[in-house]
Amino acid sequence: MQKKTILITGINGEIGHSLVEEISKNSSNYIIGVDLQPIQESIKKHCTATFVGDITSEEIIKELSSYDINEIYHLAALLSTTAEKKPQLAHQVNAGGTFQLLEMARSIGKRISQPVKFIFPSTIAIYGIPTPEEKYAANKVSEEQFLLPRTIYGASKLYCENLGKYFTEYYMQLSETKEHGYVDFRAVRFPGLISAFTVPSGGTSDYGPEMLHYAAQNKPYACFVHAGAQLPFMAMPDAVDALLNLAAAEKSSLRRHSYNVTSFAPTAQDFATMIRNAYPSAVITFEPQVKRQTIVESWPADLDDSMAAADWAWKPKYSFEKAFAEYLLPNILRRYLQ
Ligand code: AKB
Repeated sequence: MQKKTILITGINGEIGHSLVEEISKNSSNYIIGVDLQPIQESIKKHCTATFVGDITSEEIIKELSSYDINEIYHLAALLSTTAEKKPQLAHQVNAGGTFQLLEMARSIGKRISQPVKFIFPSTIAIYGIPTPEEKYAANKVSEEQFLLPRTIYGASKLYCENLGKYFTEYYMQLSETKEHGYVDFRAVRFPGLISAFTVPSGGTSDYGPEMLHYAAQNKPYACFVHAGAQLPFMAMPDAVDALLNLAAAEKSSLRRHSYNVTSFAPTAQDFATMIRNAYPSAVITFEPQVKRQTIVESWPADLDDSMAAADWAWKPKYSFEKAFAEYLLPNILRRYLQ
């Protein structure tokens, strides 16, 4: 198999953790990790080089540009709840940081005469449904519907999807061969993610994973959305598969740059019921917070991921029941016993 140099930004985060484990299974991959915080030892051991710093800083970009990078997984971002509290910073990191990295990818792609694959985790936050009635009437939302994000996080992610498309198409026209450009941008629009090994922070879909991790630690949990609130979710191994499978797909089979992916669409009450089955003494209450509830109501209740299924054979391994029985509960039990 051909050696690849792969850059992962935001490598200490939830997705980074699981992605680096998977990518490092192929020992011929060189992995370069970047994060704002010192790189955790469990991650560092998989990396050929690591950098601590801000992806918006010129020094970091200069250091990274010296590598002949073939693939970038750009995970660094402020999530929705944090971004609403710090909109300027969110714009700077989520939009500005992505622009810098795309520009870096363009210049590396030109130098190595090969497009750099830019794999981007987008989000359900790029959708903005005007009212809860319309949300529940629409149910499964497809890629071209409701593209009116209501948060700075969603707005910046949608802008970055458009930037990625621009970098791919504009530089294809300018390249010598016109067959391929210097950047090959591909994005998955993730639903809420749920991992057995990490607890998310700063997101608005965090109530699902938080409820489970609190119960496993015997801590009471006040859910910040009402019991009937519904969002699409996905278990972390499926999220990592989605990124890797989209990256590996033949370019000729892709009709779009950004694809919906999802697995199951429980209500907050469905989470509570499933968690109480596993932890009968779990104390879960519903204490909706207006701001976060309003954000959740503007996101789809479910996603139509048939385009991803048709173009690159996307299919999640975990249903809601299977995710709990085979991935979440056994691993969480081991995690909190340690
Ligand atoms: C968030 O809640 O901000 C994220 C997301 C849905 O993209 N988990």
